[in-house]
Amino acid sequence: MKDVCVLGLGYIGLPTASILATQGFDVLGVDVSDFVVNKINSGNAHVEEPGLNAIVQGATGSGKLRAALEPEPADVFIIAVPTPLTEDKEADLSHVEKAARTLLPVLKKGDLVILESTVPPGTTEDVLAPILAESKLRIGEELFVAHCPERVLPGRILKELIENDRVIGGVNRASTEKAAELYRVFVEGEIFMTNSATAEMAKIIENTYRDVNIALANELAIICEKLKINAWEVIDLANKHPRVNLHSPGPGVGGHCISVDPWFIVSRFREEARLIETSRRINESMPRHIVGRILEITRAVEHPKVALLGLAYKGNVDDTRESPAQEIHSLLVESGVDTRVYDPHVKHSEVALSSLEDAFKDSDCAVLVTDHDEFKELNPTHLGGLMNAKVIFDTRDCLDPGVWRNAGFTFYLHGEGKAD
Ligand code: SAJ
Repeated sequence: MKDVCVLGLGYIGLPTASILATQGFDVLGVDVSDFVVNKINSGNAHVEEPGLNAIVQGATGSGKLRAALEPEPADVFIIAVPTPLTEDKEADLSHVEKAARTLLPVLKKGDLVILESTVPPGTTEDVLAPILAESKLRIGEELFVAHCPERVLPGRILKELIENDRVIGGVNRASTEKAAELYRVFVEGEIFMTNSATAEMAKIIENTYRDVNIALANELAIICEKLKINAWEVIDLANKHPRVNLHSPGPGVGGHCISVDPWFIVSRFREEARLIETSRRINESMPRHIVGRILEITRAVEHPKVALLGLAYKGNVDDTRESPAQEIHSLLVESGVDTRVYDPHVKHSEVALSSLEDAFKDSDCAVLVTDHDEFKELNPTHLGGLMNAKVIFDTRDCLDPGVWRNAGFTFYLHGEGKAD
């Protein structure tokens, strides 16, 4: 295998294409966006990910990585296009279907097509393979087809693409073996081989497991608020048990994975996936719960001003996709609250961003919604001096209550019912 064509140059496709190029493959990266293609051919990455720009520069500089709008003949085709949700929470497979159809004119006997996008169980076999069969190549004998999901954590993508174990599921054994041959070149983790539906479900249940456990932590937080005890202390103590791993409560679940993947099961197995759907509903209700507490905290103020700390969906990333902070912002604005947002990581967003001082100035309450490391270093004395009322509400157990109380703040914590 010498030539690889990667379709979809986003958070997964571009790092994958770049790593393969540095391993000596001739890689063609294909994307539907002119901007993305031109940016990469100029040696730059269009997504913010540590180390990615340098590796793209090297791969394009050496001529091993090139970007284009259309695929060309290759030995291996990797499809890494988005699989978002439709309005009614079904998997939108249109990008996968479109990408597969662009391959039909360039496929030849012996080629391998790998689907890396996260998809509902059965997609590789029942959606992708039939489209590829229109090439008249016999699937599994003349054209090999497999699913290999990724499980990298944004912010550590390049490291995890190489170090994490991989699960590879082919439409038949020969396809699985052929795909394993490719990943063995650059993956240092273990390669586990199975069938395509098992590989698809393994990926989805990883994120569903997380979503269900986050929902459990959030339900516990709401109950502890009523009990006037601290959920974080409960979780910390319960996790002393060698076989307990309670997750963390929060203002909601964001990102384009955990908030999406569970729906791929629910949409196909609504009767059976009751715990999974209920967990999704609990996590989706958290922004409204947080806003309810903010309105309660500021109830004595006629026209409250609130400073939101964070817009990204989780700490130390710039990604605002599905961010609970965004929903909290719009719910507050709908409730007539003058809301300012400060986020040191987010550069572009539909929501207007303020400086730290402007967000705090004359505010009646500051709410930490994203656990960026920078927020642990905030200066309560300086910021308190800008505020109308020294009140802070921490939804992530990110701040030291003692430090803020010593600076004269009333300190509220998600998952703890009492104020001081
Ligand atoms: N969150 C909580 N409580 C927790 C953990 C997370 O409220 O205890 C929130 C976060 O703040 C965030 C959301 O959930 O809003 C998702 O965060 P995450 O840390 O689960 O991370 P993602 O979505 O960036 O990445 C996940 C990871 N999957 C797992 O950890 C099982 C990553 O390994 C996957 O590769 C990624 O989804 C993916 O691409 O599927």
